[in-house]
Amino acid sequence: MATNRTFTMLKPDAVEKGHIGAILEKISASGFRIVAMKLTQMTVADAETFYAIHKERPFFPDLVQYMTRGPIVAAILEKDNAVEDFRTLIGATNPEDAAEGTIRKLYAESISENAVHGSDSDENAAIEGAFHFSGREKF
Ligand code: IDP
Ligand code: MG
Repeated sequence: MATNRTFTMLKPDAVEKGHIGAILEKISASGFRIVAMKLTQMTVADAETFYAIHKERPFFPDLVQYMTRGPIVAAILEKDNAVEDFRTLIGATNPEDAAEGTIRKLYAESISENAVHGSDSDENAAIEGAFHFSGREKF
């Protein structure tokens, strides 16, 4: 079932570099409404669960270390066609391949430290949003 919501994380590298404000400004200017948002830090168990689909990949240990090393901003965003439009706004996984003006082109360092997460399907958007937020935290 199609929904109009997606889930994002501003990853530890983006937070460390002080890019929270600039990235949120870009998200708002692109027409997304913030449904839920918080500064939080994932535990190793959280990251292993969140990224379980990648657990056989060679970069998995580094991914878990990266995603747990400092705070993130987790958010649920609402817009028509949210999942696809947000993936377009963030750009390709590897910032070298990301289109001009995308969040990853502007703020990401590398394929591993790429500043921002965006859900890849409506189903995963719902799972990922529920992983980070209770019903009372969604507006
Ligand atoms: P996505 O974030 O664009 O959906 P995925 O393939 O789902 O990309 O990978 C999840 C995260 O794992 C990426 O955002 C990145 O942080 C990391 N990652 C993906 N591929 C690689 C790689 O080849 N080397 C190192 N890290 C990677
Ligand atoms: Mg993905």
